[in-house]
Amino acid sequence: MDLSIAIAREAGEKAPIVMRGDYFDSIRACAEIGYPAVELHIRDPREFDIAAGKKCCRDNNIGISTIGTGTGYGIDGLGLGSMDSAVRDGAVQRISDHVDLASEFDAKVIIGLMRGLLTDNSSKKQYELDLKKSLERCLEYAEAKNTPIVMEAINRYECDTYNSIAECSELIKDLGSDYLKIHIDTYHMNIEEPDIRESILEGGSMIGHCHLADSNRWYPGAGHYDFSETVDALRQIGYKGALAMECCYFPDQNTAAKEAYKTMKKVLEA
Ligand code: LER
Ligand code: MN
Repeated sequence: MDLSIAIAREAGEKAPIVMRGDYFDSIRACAEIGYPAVELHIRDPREFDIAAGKKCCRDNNIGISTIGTGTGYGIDGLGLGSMDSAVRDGAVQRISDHVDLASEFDAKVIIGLMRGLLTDNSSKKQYELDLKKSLERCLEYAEAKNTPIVMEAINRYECDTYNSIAECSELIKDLGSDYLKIHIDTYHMNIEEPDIRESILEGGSMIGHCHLADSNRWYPGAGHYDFSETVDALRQIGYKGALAMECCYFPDQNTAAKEAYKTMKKVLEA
């Protein structure tokens, strides 16, 4: 279980992205704090300079754990469950581009808001059918590129589908691909899961990625979330993925990144 931290070139004031600005400056700053990996949030992955990224990672002894894809929906409106087949095609293509980038760094690709909302389709049933067909296409590409995709359980106030670990588990069992895993997030679990420890244990080997934010979505240590319980449950299931800080950048990004690292190091070493 290695720590990681969300970085993006730019993000909204309240978006849970810690480090903002030039990617390579952020990678260097995070490596200096001690992070072994970053989570790269990027709108169009074809714009990322792979050779320069590899050099920067090598020079700073840091990796890329995961690729965050949400702006593909937030800005470009690309939803995998849309009723419009051209939008679905665009979303599958965008995820495939993310898979291409991820495969260069041994990273995983996140599907969060890129699944779209129920309101993007004519009915819940049709949304589910269209989403599954899109996911099958993404997974076929992910398998060929040996790159896992993780489906995030997002709380009901931000997304109207797959809010809990149990709902993601059902979808994954249905699709039957080893390349699709559940992505948990402490902020969402704190809202959706009746018993966080039990839910993680039930997710078991299907869990493939984890975001960390405190109860108020500030850095771990700024609220009252029980990170020891989550880490303990993840250890019990033999989780080997990343623990990526995806939290607000308050009071400022360097303080948030350092405090998050300090808190989680203590939890991991206890
Ligand atoms: C993305 O990882 C997430 O957690 C959502 O809340 C979308 O911002
Ligand atoms: Mn998240």
